Amino acid sequence: PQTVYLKDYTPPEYLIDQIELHFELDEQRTRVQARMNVRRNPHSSADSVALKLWGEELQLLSIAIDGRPLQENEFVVGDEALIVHEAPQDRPFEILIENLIDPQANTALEGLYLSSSMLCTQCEAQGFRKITWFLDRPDVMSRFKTTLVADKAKYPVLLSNGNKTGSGELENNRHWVSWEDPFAKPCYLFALVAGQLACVADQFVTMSGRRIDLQIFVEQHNVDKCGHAIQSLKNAMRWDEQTYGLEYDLDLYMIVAVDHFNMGAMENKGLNVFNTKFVLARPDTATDSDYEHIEGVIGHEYFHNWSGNRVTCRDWFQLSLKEGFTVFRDQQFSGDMTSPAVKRIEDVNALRTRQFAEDAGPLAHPVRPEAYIEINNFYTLTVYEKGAEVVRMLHTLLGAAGFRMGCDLYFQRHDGQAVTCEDFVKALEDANGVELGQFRRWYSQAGTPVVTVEQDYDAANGRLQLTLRQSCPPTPNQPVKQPLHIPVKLGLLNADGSPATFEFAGQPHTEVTLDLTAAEQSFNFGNLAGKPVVSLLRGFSAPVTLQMPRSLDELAFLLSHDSDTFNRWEAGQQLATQAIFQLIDSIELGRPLQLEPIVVDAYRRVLADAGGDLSYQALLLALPEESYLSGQMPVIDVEAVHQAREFVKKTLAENLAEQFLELYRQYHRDESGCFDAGAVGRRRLKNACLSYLCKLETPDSHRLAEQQFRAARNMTDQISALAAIVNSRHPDQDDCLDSFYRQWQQEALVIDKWFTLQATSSMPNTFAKVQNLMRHPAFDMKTPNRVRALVGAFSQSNPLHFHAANGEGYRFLADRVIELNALNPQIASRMVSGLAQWRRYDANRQSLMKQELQRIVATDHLSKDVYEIASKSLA
Ligand code: B3K
Ligand code: ZN
Repeated sequence: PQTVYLKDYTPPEYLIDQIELHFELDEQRTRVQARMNVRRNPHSSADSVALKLWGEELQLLSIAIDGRPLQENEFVVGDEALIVHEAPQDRPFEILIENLIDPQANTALEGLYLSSSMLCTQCEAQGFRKITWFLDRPDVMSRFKTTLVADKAKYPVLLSNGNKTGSGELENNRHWVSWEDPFAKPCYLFALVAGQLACVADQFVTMSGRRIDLQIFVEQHNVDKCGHAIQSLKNAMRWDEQTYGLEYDLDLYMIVAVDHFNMGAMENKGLNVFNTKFVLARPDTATDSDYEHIEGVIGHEYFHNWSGNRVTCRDWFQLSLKEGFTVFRDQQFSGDMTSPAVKRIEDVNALRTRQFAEDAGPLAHPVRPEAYIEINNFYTLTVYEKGAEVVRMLHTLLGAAGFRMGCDLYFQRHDGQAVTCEDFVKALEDANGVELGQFRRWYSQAGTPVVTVEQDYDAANGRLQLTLRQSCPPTPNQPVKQPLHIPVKLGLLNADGSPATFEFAGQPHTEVTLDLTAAEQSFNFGNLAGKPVVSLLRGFSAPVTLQMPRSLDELAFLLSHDSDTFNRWEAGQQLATQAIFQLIDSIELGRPLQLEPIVVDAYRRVLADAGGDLSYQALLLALPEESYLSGQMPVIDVEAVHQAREFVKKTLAENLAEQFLELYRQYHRDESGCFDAGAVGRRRLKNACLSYLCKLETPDSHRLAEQQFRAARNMTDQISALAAIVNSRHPDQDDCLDSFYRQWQQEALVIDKWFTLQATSSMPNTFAKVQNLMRHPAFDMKTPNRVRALVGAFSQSNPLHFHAANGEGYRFLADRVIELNALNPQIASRMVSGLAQWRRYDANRQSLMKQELQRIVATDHLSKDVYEIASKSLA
C-alpha cells in the first residue's frame, strides 16, 4: 500500500465549482448521475492535461464532456480512479458521469449504504469516491444541487444538504425531492438520507432574529427519545453565539439517527448523520453519562458548522485544525452547561489514560501527522484530544479575550476557504500582536513531554526557586526532540492551607502561568512568610507528565486544601496511585498487604465533606483506573495492578463502611431520573458508595445492590447496580442479567450495555462468557455498536481477562479482526489497538501478542486500514 506525505502536497490541478447530483435510489442498484462544472485551477503549476477523478467500487454507465460521449480510448477506469487523458485546458467544461452502486453490499459503511431500512451516506474522509468519480479532496469546494428519486412507500423522507427546492410525484409510486446547498463545500460534507422516518421538530431564533427550523429524524419507535438532543442543540446554538459570536447560516438544521455507524456522528452541512447512541435518550434507557455524551456530540457537530465547514481543511494532514479546535469548543460548552471542574477532570483522565498510551507507543504521531497509508486511521486521540489540549494552551497563553480576538480574525480571514493549522496559529498571532514560533512545535512533535521539578527554598529571604526541566521521549521517526513552549499554571499554599500571595517578576500574585520554553529554566517567587506547598500545572495547563516527588502527607494536605479543583483531585489520585504501587511491590515480593492509614484518613475526609458539588465528590472517591496505573509501569503486571487496586477498594470499604452506607442512604431516592445537576450528582455519589460497599461481599451489600437494581426507575441507577452485581460474587447474578435482557430486548442501545457489562467483568469465567455471547442471537458483526460493546469492551476495557497469560484473549481478538477486515475495515482496524501496546508487557505476553499481530499482517486481502495499524504496531 502507498504512503501519502504532507510534504508532497500540491494544489489541485482542476476545480469543480458546481455539481448537480441525481440519484435513483435502490437498495441494490442505485443509479447516480453527476453533472460537474470543471475548470483548470489558476493556482496550479502542473502542466499535465489529464484529469484524474477518484472513484472506488463504482460501475460506470456513461461519461461525456460538454455533451459528447467519450470514446473508450479517451479515458481509463482503474480500481481507484478514472483518468480522462486529455481534458479541455482553455475553457471551463462540463463532465457528465452516470454510474451504479450497490448500497446493500456496502458493509464498510462508507459511501452510500443501507442501515436497517434506511439509506444513508458517510463521506468523510474519502467516502464520496464510493458514490461517484470526483476530485475527492477537501480543498476542492463545490456548490451542490441534489435530486433524490425513490419509491414513495419505502422512502417517504428524502434528505440532503441545504434547503429543499422542490418535490413531486412520479409514476410507479415513485417521488422526487431536490435540495440545494448555497455554501460551497468539500465533498466530504455531502450527505443524503432516505427512509421511513419520523420527525421531531422545533425552532431556534438566532441572535439576529432569524428563525431556524430544527428537525431530528428517527425511526417511529424512537420519537420519545429526542427531547434531550433537541435541547442540547438549542443550547449549543445559543452558546456559540454568546461565546464565539457565531450564528447558524442556513434556515434548516437536520439530524438523522442511524443504527449502523462507524463512529459517533458526522457534521455534513445542514444534515448531520448521527449514531443513535448520541441522539436517543430517555431517563429509563440512558444513563447520566449518556446524556452528557449526547450533549457533547450534538454540540461538537454543531460547532463544526464554523470550525470545519465554513472554514475547512486544506488536506487531511490538517485534520486537527477542525477536530482539535472543535473538541476544545465542545469541552468548553459541556463545562459551561454542567460543571467546568468535573468536565475538566473527566477530559484529563481520558487523555492521560488513552492518548498518553498512544503517544508512548508504536502508533505515536504528531497532532499534524506527516504521513499516512489510510487517513481513516488518523481520527485518533492525538489528533482529537491532544489537538484540543494544544488549542486550550493557546487559550491559556492569550487569555479568553485574546483567544476570542484571534478566532474572530481566523473566521473572518478564512471564511469559505480550506486552510492549514499554520493559518490558525497565524490568525491568533496577528490578532494579538504576539509571536508563537516555538509553540508551533506542538503540532509537529509527537510524544508526551516529561517535566521535572526541583525546589529550593531560602528561608532567610522568604524566596523559593523552582527549576523546571523538560524532555520528551523518542517516538517513531522522531528520535530527537526540541523543547516546547509549555504553559505551567502555578499557585502556592501557606502551611495552614490558605492560598499564599507571592511576588513574581516584581508583582504580587496568587496564581501565575509560567512560560517554560527552555530545556531547563528557573523561576523565583519572593515575599513568602514560610515554606509554601507548591501547586503546579493547575487545571492541567499542558498535556505533559509532571514528575514531582511528594510525600503522602503533602498529597493529603493538597487533597484537603488546594483551591484549584483539578489539582485537589489530582492530589487524591496520586495518593491512591502511590499506595497502589506500594502494594504492587508487596505483591511482587510476596509480602502481606497493608494500606497506609493516611490513605484511609484522606478518604474519610473526602466522605465527610459533603458541602459542595456531589459529582466532584464522587470523582474524588474514584480510584485511578487500572489502565492509568498500568501506563506508569515499566513492565505492566495486569494481575498485580488489579489485585492491588481491589485491595485498596476493599480496605477502604471495610474501614469506612458506615460512612459509605450513610452517604448512600442520604442520597438514594426513588427518582425517575431527570437530568439536572442536582440529581446527577446524587446518583453519582450514591453509586460510587454502592460500588465500594459491594466489595464487602456481604449479604447486606448484595441485597442493597439487588434492591436498587429491581426498583430503579432510571438507567443510571439500574445499570450501576447491575455493574456492582456483575463485578461481585452476588448469588443472583445470572438471574439479574436475564431479567435485564428480557426487560430491554427491544432497545438496541440498552442491550449494548448488557453486552459491555459482561465483557468487562473482572469475575472468573469472563472469557468463556464472551465467547458464548458471540453466539448470542442479538450479536451481529455488521453492527459497529454491537462489536464495540462486546469485542471492543473486552479487548480495551478488561485488561485482566484480555491479557490472560495463556494468550486466549489475543487469539480471540485477532480472529475477530480478521473476520471484520472483510466486512468493515475501519472497525477492524480500531480493534487492532488492543494489541498495539505489546512492548509494555512481559516476555511471554509480548511474544503471544506479536504472534497474533503477525498472523493479522499475513492475512489475504488485508485492508489498508488494518495493514497500517498492524504493521506499524510491529515495527
Ligand atoms: N468528522 C467526523 C469524523 C469522521 C471520521 C471518518 N472516519 C465526526 C467528528 O469528528 O465530528
Ligand atoms: Zn469532529
